[in-house]
Amino acid sequence: MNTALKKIRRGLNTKLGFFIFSVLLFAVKSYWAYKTKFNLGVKGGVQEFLLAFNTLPAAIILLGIALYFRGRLSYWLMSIINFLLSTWLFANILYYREFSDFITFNVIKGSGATSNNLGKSFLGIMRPSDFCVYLDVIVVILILLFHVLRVDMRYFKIRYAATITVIGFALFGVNLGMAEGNRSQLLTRTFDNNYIVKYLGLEAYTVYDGIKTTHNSAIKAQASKKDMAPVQRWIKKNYAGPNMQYYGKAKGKNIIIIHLESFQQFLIDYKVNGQEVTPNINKLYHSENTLSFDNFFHQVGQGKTADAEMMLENSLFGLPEGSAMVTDGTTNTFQSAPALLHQKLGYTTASFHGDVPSFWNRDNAYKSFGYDYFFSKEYYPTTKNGEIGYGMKDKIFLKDSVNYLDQLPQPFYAKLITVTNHYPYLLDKKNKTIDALKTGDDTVDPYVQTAHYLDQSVGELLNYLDKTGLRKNSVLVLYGDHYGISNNHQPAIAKLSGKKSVNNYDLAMFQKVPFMINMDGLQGGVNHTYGGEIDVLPTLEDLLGISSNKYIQFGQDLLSKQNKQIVPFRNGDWVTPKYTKYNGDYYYTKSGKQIKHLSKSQKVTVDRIQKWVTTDLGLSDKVMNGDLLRFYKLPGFKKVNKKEYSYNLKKALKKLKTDKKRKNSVRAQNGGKSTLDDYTTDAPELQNSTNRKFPK
Ligand code: GP9
Ligand code: MN
Repeated sequence: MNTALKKIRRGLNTKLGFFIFSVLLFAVKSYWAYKTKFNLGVKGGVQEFLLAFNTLPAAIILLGIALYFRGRLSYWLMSIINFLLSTWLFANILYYREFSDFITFNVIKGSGATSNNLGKSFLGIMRPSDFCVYLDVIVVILILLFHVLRVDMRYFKIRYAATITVIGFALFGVNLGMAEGNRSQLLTRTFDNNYIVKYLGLEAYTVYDGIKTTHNSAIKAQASKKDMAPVQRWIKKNYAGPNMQYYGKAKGKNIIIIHLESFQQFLIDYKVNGQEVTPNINKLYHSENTLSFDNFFHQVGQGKTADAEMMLENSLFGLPEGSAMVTDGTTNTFQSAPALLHQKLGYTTASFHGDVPSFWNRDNAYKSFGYDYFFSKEYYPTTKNGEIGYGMKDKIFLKDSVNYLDQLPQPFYAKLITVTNHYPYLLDKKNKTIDALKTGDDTVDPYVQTAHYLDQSVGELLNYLDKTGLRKNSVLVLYGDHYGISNNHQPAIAKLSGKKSVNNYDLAMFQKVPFMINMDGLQGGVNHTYGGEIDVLPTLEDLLGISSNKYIQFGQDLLSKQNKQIVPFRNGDWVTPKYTKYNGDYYYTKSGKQIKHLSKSQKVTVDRIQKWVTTDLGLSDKVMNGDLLRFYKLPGFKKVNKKEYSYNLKKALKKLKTDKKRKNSVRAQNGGKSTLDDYTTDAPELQNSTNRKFPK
C-alpha cells in the first residue's frame, strides 16, 4: 500500500503527473456540475457516457497549453487556465438558473435579448454550492503554495506537449463521432445549446458559438441600407391585395393557433381498420365555418418546427441550412405577428410549449418577435408519467395551458405548440386507442397512434372553448408544421397511399399539411388555392383588417384574387397549380403525369417559375442573413425592444396579475375564478392525481 502511494506521489511530482491530476479533477468537477447544475435531459447509456467523456478532450487541450511553458510558470499557468474555465462554468451555472440556457456571445456583446440586469439578478440567485466549481483550483493552488508536491523543473519537450494536444483533439474527434451517431446533424441543425453541451461539453459549445457568431456578424456588418431596395421592389411587385369578402372579418377576435406537430394532410379522413385517425380535426376540416386548404404545403428546411414558426410569425423563410431562429433569432430585427398585433390592435401575445425554453432558441427569438409571454415547461405542474418524447403529453399540456390562457387579457394571440406527435412517435399503452399501421416500417407504424392522441387532445380543448364561450370570440388556426414521415420511408409511404412505389410527384404531394381557419360566422369550405406556410400571416392580416402592403413579408394572402399560387420548397423545388418540380423531375400537378421532355413553351414557363422561386428564397435569405429589417422603417411600427421582455417565471406570473388590462381576461369575467374546472380530459395520468400545483 505504502509503495503504491509512494509511486503515485512520485508520479505527481512530475509535470505530466501533475497535469493528469489536474485534468482528472477538472473532469470530475465538470461532470458534477453537468449533473447537478443543469438540466441537460441525458437519456440512455451513450449520452451518459458522452456527458462524462466530453469533459476530457477540452481539459487535455486547454490545460495542456501550460505544458508548452517551463518550470514554475507552467504549473501556475495550468492553474490560471483552470481558474478561467471554472469561472466560465460558474457564470454559465448562474445564467442557466435564470434563463435555462447557456451564455452566447450575442448575450455577452449586449446585443442579446437577455443582457438586461444580468449582474443584479446573478447576485440574487447564487447558491453556496455553486462555488464548488473552484474546489479543484483551490486544491491545486494549495498544493503549489504549501509545496505538497515538488515542482518538476525539468524541461518538458515541446514534442511531448504537442503529442498531448494531438491526443486531446483525437479524443474530441471520437467524441464528435459518437455524438453524431447518437444525434445526427447535431451541429448543422443546431437545435438547442443544451444538446451541444450535453454531447460535446461546455468548452466545445463555447468555441462553436464563437465561430458561428463571428461568421454571422461578419455578414451582417457588410449589409447596408441599400440592400433593402431590391427586397422592397420585389415585395411591392408581388403584393396581393385583400379579398373584400373576408377583409376584417376576424377583427377584435382572439387568435388561437394550434400547432399540430408533424401533422400531414393525408391524415385528414384517413382510417385505420375502419377507425378515423383524427375525427375531431376532420370535423373541423369539414365544418361550414372553417376555411380549409387542401393544397397547402409545409416549406421547412432543417429548422423544421422553428422554420414553420419563423414563417408563421414573420412570413420570412427559414434558412437553407440550420435554423434561422437559432442563428438570427436573438440578434435580428423583426416585424413579427406578435409585435404587429400588439401595436396595431392591442393584442396580448403568448406562446405555449411543454418543453424547455431553450429548444430552437425560442427563449431569445420570442423576445425579438415581441411575445409578451412564453409559457414553457417550468410554468406547468409536474405530472407522474406526464412526459414523453419531446416534452409534456398533449392532453396534459393543452389542459394545463388553459390556466394561463384564461388569464390573458383579451383579445389575445396564443400559439399552442403540441409535441407528442413527433418522431419516433412514442406513446404508452394506456394512451393508445387506435391500431398502429402495418407498413412494416417500425418508425412509421405508430404515427397514426400519436396523431390520434393529438386529435383527442384537440377535441378536449375544443370542448373547453365551447363550454366557456371562448370559441365565439376566437379565430382558431390549425396547421401541420411539417411532414411526420420523411422521404426516407418510401416503401411505407407507398403502402400508405396504396401504391406499389412512389415517385417524386407523390413525394411532393406528400408534403401537404393541413391549414384551417375556423370562426363562428366565417364563410368556410375547402379552398383549393396552392399555398404554404409563408402565406399564413398575410392571410391572417387581411382577415384582421390590417393592411399589409407596407410589410416586408414574402407570402401572399391565400384569399386574395391576385395570389400567384407558386409554392417554393426550401430547397428550390416548387409546386404550382399546373406544374410541379421535385428533385429535378417535372410533372403536371393535376394528373401527376411526368413531363419527360419539356416543350419550348413549357421550358419558358418553368424557367420563369424557377426564377421567381429562386429570387423569392434568395431575397428572404438576404433579409435574414443581413438583418435587413433593421434598415427598414415600417410606418407606424415601433421597433421591438427585447429588453422589455422577460420569460422569467416569477416575473411573468406577477405581470399576469398586475396587467393593466387584466379585467379583460376570461378568468376576470368568470368572477376571478379559474376556468380549469370547465376542462374535461380523459388523460389517464390525471385521473386521481392530486397534488399537482402550478408554480406560484
Ligand atoms: C421541440 C419541438 C420539435 O421543441 O418543437 O421540433 P422539431 O424536431 O419538430 O423541429
Ligand atoms: Mn415539428
